[in-house]
Amino acid sequence: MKLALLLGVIAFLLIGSVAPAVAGTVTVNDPFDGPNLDPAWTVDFDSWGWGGPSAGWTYHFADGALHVTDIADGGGVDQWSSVRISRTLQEAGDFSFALDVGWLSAEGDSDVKSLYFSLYDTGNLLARVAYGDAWVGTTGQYFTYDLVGGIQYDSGLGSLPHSGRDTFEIARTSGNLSLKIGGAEVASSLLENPAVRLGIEFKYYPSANTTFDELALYDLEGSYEVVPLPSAAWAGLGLLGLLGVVRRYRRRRAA
Ligand SMILES: [Ca+2]
Ligand SMILES: [Ca+2]
Repeated sequence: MKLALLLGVIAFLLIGSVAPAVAGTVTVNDPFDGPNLDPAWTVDFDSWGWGGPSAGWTYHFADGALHVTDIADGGGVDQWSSVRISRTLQEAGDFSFALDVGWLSAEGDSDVKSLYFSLYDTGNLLARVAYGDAWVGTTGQYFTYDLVGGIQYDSGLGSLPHSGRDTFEIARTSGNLSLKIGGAEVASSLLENPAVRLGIEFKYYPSANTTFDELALYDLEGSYEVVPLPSAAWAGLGLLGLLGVVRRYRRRRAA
């Protein structure tokens, strides 16, 4: 047997048998107690396809929470300015994440701002639990979104007080996605895409008659199961490697 072919066979056996199925539970916690933002978070000012970026944000840590007190206008005319903190997940199958959030609109109804708790796969927004105040003349509302069901839950325009605090939960068990607010399930769907990013987005609509007082994060707790690639998939990868070696070997002989 020629050396290249022999190496290919060895590679096939090795890759086929050593499936790096690092299955297990990964915890994702952040008490937001400061004094700095946990470096596990990536901060970006993109628009993610909606509204515009922002030019920066102002926040501080106090009383065991991250307080966002300003989101700078990104320069766009009449559009939302956005800030996102996010962290990558290894391909997550079952998971449970709970985010304790708060908001304050000290000036009254004029605040126009949003706080989203979101989960993404590589190309899609999979699920979102949100606080949103989109109008100058009213207070905010809750809503949820998921890739399968869309906006399944909306608490109604002006349904929330000027200040409040609640827990947003995004969980999945055996493909059954469950979205909860304050411990009560408000939406669910069958959603099996692996989740790869957890994001928290802050938005503000800057204009002459809007204000932004405060959005806060008190605590994030959660965990997820890493999705292992089936061992058959790894055996397949090994087989592809072997075929590649054989093809190269044949080409060399034909030349
Ligand atoms: Ca805290
Ligand atoms: Ca408002």
